Amino acid sequence: MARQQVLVARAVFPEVVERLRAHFDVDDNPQDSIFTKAELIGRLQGKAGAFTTGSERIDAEVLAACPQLRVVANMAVGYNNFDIPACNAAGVLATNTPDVLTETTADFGFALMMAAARRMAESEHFLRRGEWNRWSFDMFTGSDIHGATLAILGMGRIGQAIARRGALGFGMKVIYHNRSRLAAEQEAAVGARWVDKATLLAEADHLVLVLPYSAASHHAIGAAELALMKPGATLTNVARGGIVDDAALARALRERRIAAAALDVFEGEPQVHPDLLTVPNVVLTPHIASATVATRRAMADLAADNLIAALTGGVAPTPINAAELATRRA
Ligand code: 8YV
Repeated sequence: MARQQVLVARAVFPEVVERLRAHFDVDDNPQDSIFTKAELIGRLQGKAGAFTTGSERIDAEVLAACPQLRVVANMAVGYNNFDIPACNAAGVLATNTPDVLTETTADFGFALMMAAARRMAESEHFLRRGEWNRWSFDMFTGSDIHGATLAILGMGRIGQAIARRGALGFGMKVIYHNRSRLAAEQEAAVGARWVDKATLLAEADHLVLVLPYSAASHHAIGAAELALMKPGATLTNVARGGIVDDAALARALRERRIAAAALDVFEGEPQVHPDLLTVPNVVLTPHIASATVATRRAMADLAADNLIAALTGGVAPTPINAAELATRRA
């Protein structure tokens, strides 16, 4: 029987590509070019599976043009690049990589929050410009982390891991807002209390965004929400671009309506809103919250595990829409 074909859409660890080659004919992309939609459709012809990242959009048009496709395995926990209803309609299994990046991403979110609160990037730029010529009592004074109110919007695995760091490690008061409230014992385990969104914004000393991106969360933080925050507050986003209205945030930062922000994700990335590049009180990083060697390898291995299991008669370990597909088949 002919071997099944799969596409590895972006460059990834060679060892992981080799694992896939043990099972499939693999078309990979070691040059790491970003495919246009037409190129993606072209490369997917005859492929039963695709190993994707956030840069490949799998939508109804791609699915209609690639009828052999059965599995799309995203090397990411977020999957807003997948149109899940379209995958369901096409009978395509979609998978993601939860859990393996939770602690790494929480570490980075916490680090960014601290960098914003303590003005690390802004003060480093000042030093590099050669402007540091004396000590002064109020030079780069920021705000404390310990004992402050940590406000988390979204309370999935990563939100809970950030809450634990704040409550247990730094003695922070932790509040959160999420559509679904945690069970009382989960709230106790992470030391967090549910509040409505307006209260979250008003009470936050440090607001951290960790909610998935969808039409419902588009610009969840815009001018109106920023106006509810304290002038000394910080905002950190390690979730997705598009959750924050970047132009409104840049204005609020420039006018010091909030003290500082730290962003790992941007609407339209890798483009960054030009206004964010010129305000001093924002820390900017290029979508690297999950980027440790060990975690990226674990993510790649889990995406490969999903692809191999799903195409060789096994059970994919971390499916997104397996239940929905099973219901449709029944
Ligand atoms: C990925 C991420 O690096 O997992 C996610 O949702 O945002 C990052 O960890 C990125 O999406 C590339 O696939």
